[in-house]
Amino acid sequence: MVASLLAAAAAMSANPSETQSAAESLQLWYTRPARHWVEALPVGNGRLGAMVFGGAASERIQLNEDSLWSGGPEEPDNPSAHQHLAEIRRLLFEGKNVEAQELVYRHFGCQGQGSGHGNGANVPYGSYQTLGDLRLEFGGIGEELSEYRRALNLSTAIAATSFTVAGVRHTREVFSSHPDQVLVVRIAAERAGQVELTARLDRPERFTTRAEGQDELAMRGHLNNGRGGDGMAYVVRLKVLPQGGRVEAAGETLRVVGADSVTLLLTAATDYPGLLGQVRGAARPDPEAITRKQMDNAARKSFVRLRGASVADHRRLFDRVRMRLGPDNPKTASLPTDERLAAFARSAADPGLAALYYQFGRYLLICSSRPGSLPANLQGLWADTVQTPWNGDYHLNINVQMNYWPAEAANLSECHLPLFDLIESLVEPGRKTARAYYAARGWVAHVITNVWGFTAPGEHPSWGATNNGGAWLTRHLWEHYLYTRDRAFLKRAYPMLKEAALFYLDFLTPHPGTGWLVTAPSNSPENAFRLPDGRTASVCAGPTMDSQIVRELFAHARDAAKELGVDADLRAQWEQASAKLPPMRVGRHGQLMEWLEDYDEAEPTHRHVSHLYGLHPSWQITRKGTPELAAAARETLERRGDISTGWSMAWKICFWARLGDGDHAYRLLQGLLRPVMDQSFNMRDGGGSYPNLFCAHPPFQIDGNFGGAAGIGEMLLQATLEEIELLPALPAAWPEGSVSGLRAPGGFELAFAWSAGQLREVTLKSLLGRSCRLRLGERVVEVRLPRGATARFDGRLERREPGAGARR
Ligand code: FUC
Repeated sequence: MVASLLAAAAAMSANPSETQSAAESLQLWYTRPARHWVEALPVGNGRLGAMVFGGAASERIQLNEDSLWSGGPEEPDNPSAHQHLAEIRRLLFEGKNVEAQELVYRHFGCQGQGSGHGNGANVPYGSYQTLGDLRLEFGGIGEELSEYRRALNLSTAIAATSFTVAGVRHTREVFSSHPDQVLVVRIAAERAGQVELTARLDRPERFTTRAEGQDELAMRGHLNNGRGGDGMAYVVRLKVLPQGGRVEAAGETLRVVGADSVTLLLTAATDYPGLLGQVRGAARPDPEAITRKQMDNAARKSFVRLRGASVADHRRLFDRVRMRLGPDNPKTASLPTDERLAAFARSAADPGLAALYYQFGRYLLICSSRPGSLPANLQGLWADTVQTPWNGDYHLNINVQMNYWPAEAANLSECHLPLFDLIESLVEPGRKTARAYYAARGWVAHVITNVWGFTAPGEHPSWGATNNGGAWLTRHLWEHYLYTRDRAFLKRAYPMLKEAALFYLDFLTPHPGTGWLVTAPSNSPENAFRLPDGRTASVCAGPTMDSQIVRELFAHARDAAKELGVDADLRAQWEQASAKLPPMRVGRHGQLMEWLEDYDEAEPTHRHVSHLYGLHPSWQITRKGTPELAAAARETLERRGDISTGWSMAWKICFWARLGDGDHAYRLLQGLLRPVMDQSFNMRDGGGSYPNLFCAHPPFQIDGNFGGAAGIGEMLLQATLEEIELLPALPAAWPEGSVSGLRAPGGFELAFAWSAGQLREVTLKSLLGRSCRLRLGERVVEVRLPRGATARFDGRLERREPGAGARR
C-alpha cells in the first residue's frame, strides 16, 4: 500500500535522480567532532538513547534510558483546598481578582516541594537523568586526521564517523536497535590488527562500575529517592566483541588490543514498572535479569544481522513519508549541517533544509516514542545531566502535547501510543486531585507531571494551578481515533474522555453576570493581565482557552459515547453544558479576547498564545467557518509578535498555516532555524536551533522540533474528518515539491506534487473506505472510494481515471 503511493510519488517527481538525492538529503553531517552536547548526534529506539560525539582519539557516547528518574511516589494533594472554592469564586465574580488570587496562592499549590522550582532531582518529584557515558580511548590515533566526517542518516538511524590516520581509513557506527533492545557500536579500520581501545562507563554520581567475566563491564546504582534514600535501581552492561586481537578486563575498564574490528553491545534497564504498573502497584522488574537476557540474545547475533534488523525496523516507520521541497539549491544542500544553518540565516534559499527539519522531527519521534516506551519528555529521550532543565518532565500546558502534534499526520500513529499510557496513568491520581481541590468527580491534571503520577498543582499557583492539562491531553485520544477509527482503542479511551468531561460538569460554575458556565479559579497559562485599577493578576474565571478546551472535550466525549452507544444521559448533559460555555469574542484592539473581560496582557509579547488553541490544534476558529474570529486571531498574532522561545515560534508556524498565510508561517520557520550558537560557540539570546538541529527554547527543549515538523506539515496539508485541504499555506519560498505518505483523518493517505506554486497531481488512497472532500483553494470535490482503493487527480482535482463514486 505504502509502496504504491511511493511509486506514485516517484513517478510524479520532476527530478529523475530524486531517489538518490533524497537519500543524501536525509543526513545531518559535520566535518569535525562535537565539542558540545548540542552538536552530538542522537540515536534511540524509543527507550535506549545515545548522543554520539564522533571523537577520533577519544569518543564519548552519552547514554539515556527513558525511565531513569530520581524521586518517587508522593501525596502532594492539599485535601482541604476545595473548602476555599466558594470564597475564591465570590471574590472573582466581584472583580476582586487580586484578593481571589491571594487565596489561590495560599491554598491551591501542592503540598511538599513540588517540582523543586524546576530543580527536583533531589526532592520526591525527581528529575529525568543521564544514564551516564560510554568512554572510549583509542590507541594509535594521533592529532593528524584527514577526510573526517560524521553523519546521522535519518533513514537508517545510524550515526557514523569516519576519518583517515596514517593512510588507514577508520569507520565507526552507532545505532540503538529496537528489535534487539541493545545499543551497538562498531569500530573498524581498513588495515588488520589496527584497533586498540579502552572502554569505561561512568556517570556524574551514584554509580559503581566493574569488569565482569572476560569481556564485560557493569555499571549499577540507585538514584536519590528525594528523601535521602535509595530510589530507582538501574543496571548498564557493556560487552566488547573483538574480531581478532584480545580483550583484557581490569578493574573498571576493558581493553582491546590488536583487533581488526570491535563490536560493543550495551544494554540498560531500571526497576521502574512502567506508568500503568506504577499506579497499579505492579511488581518491580529486575534490571539485572533483563539486561543479562538482552545481552545474551544480542551477543548470539552477528553485527551484520543486528544492523540489518535495526535498519529494517526503523525504515518500516521512517520511509513511509517522503518530502521534497524545491527548488534544490546545490550550494546549500552540499554544506555540512551547521554551515547550512548559518547560510540559511544569512538568507540563502534552502527549501531542502525545511524538508530535512520535517524529517528530523519524524526521526526524533520514532527514536523517543515507541509502543511500550515512555512518552517523549521535554528533551525527548536525550539528557546529559542529573538535573535536567525543568526536570525533563512532562509539561501539560503545551509541551508534551506539542511533541505529539506530528504523530498522526506524519504517518507515525503507533508512536503516539506511549502518550495514551501517560494519560491512562493520570486518571487514578487525577481523581484524588479532583476531589481535593475542586470537590469534583472525574480526573484533573495541572501543569506538570512525572513518572510518579503527579497531578496536583505545581508548587506556585501563579503557573502551577492551570488546571486544563489533563483535558488538553485527551484531544490526542480522539485524534488517534479519527485517524485510525480503531474501535478497540476507542473503548479503552472512552473512560479517560468521560471522566475528564465529568470533571468539568462539576467544576464549571454559572457566571453571575452572563449565566455562562465558566471555570473558576483558573488562568490563561502563565500569562497575567492588567486590572482596571492598574494592578496585575493571573487568576480569573473562564479564560478563553478553558472554554475552548472544554467545548472540544464535551464534543469528543459525546461523540465517543455515541459511537459506542453508551451514556445517553451524559451525552445530553455535555451538550447542554456546552451550549452555555462563553463564546469567543473580539476585543477592543480587534484581537481575540484571552480572558472573559477585555483585559490587556501584562506582557503583550508573552510566549504562550493559549487562547488561539481554538485555531490550532483545535478547529473552532477557521478561515471559512468563522472569518471574524480568524481575523481577530491574526490581530492577536500581530500583537504578540514573531520572535519568541523555540516552541512558541513552532506553534506560530501552525497558527499562520491555519490562517492560510504560508509566507508568514515561513518567517516563523526561519526564526526556528536561526542558529543559536555562533562559530565560536557563543550563545545568542532567543529561540532557534543548535548545530545538531535540536530546538533551543533555550535551553534544548524538543517540543519545538516536533511543533516545527507539524507546522511544515500544516503548510502543505490541513485535514479534518470533513475536509482535506491541499497546499493551504504554501510559501513563495517552496514553489515546487512533492510529498507522499501523509495521513488524514478517516484513514486516507496522500501523495501530491506541485510546481510553479500550482498543484500538479494528487494520489489519494482510502485505507478504510470512507468518503471525503478534497479542497484546493475554492475548488472542492467529493470522493467516495472503497477500502484499499486509490484515486488520482490532476492539478485541478479532475479525476484522472474517472471511476465509480466520483461525484462533484
Ligand atoms: C512551560 C513554558 C516554558 C517552558 C516550560 C518547560 O512552562 O512556559 O516556556 O517551555 O514549560
